[in-house]
Amino acid sequence: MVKFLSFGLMSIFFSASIVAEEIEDHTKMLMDHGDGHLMEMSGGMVMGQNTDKLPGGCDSISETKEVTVHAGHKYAEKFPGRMFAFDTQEFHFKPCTKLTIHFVNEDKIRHQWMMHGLPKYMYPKGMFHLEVSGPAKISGTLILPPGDKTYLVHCDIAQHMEKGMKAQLKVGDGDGDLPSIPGVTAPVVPDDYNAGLAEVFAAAKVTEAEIEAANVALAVAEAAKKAGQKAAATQTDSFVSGVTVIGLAIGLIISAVMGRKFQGKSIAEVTTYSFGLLGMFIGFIKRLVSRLINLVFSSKNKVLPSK
Ligand SMILES: [Cu+2]
Repeated sequence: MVKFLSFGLMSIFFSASIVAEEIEDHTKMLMDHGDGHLMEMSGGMVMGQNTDKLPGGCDSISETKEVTVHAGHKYAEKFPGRMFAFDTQEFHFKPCTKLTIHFVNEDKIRHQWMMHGLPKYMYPKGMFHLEVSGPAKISGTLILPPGDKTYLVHCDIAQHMEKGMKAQLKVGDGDGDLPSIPGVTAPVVPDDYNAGLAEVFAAAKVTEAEIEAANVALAVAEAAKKAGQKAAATQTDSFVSGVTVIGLAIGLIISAVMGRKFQGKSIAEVTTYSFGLLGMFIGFIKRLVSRLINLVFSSKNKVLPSK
């Protein structure tokens, strides 16, 4: 009985230690580099920190507010097609509010809280910016400007905004809504989840035979590429070079498309068409060569400045 009890306790202890995600507060590790720029050694940072300077038009601080914003993949789960999100998509504050943001990044990657459009005389590049590699927390303070304005807040790590990490912060009544805020405003380019692959191919007028041919071509190219890599490892000038493989794949795909184009056409028609293409190709090469010659001769005619 004692054995069972201790086993139970041990399993609870270990599962708890696995489930609990440790969120470290990096704010206390920040070093002040001046001009509101604070950094810590693992790359966490605050830019545009302003705890005491009043923006023009603010006679005093109207309110002191603190918000905690969570960022992470799990907050995007309720938005179809999105990958990252903040836990809140819209914020409202009075003009001249002294605002402290506690930014909690729950992912094991880097995220930012980046606010744009602030007065540039006060905030470098008009930005207030918190950034930290997670899971970690970082806090920063700014004083919001006067007037009604909507500010963009996003994560600027490549594709994170496009994948959902975007919000708007309205000071006063704001001045409108920004597009593509998950759950708040309509996306600029809506994703279509209704069409299956068959519909997409039908719209593109691609037949199943062509898809099959392209797949076979790809498989051949992949196999040849692998063989080529193996050969290249042992001998430097392999017969199956990367260019050969790409040429083979393109050739197979083009022949599949051409096959359809020439369906029901006579040999004479096909020949005429092919010669037309060949003519265009030769014309293109001729123009390219003449341009190259011009380039070489014109550079020779350049007069060097005399010493
Ligand atoms: Cu991010």
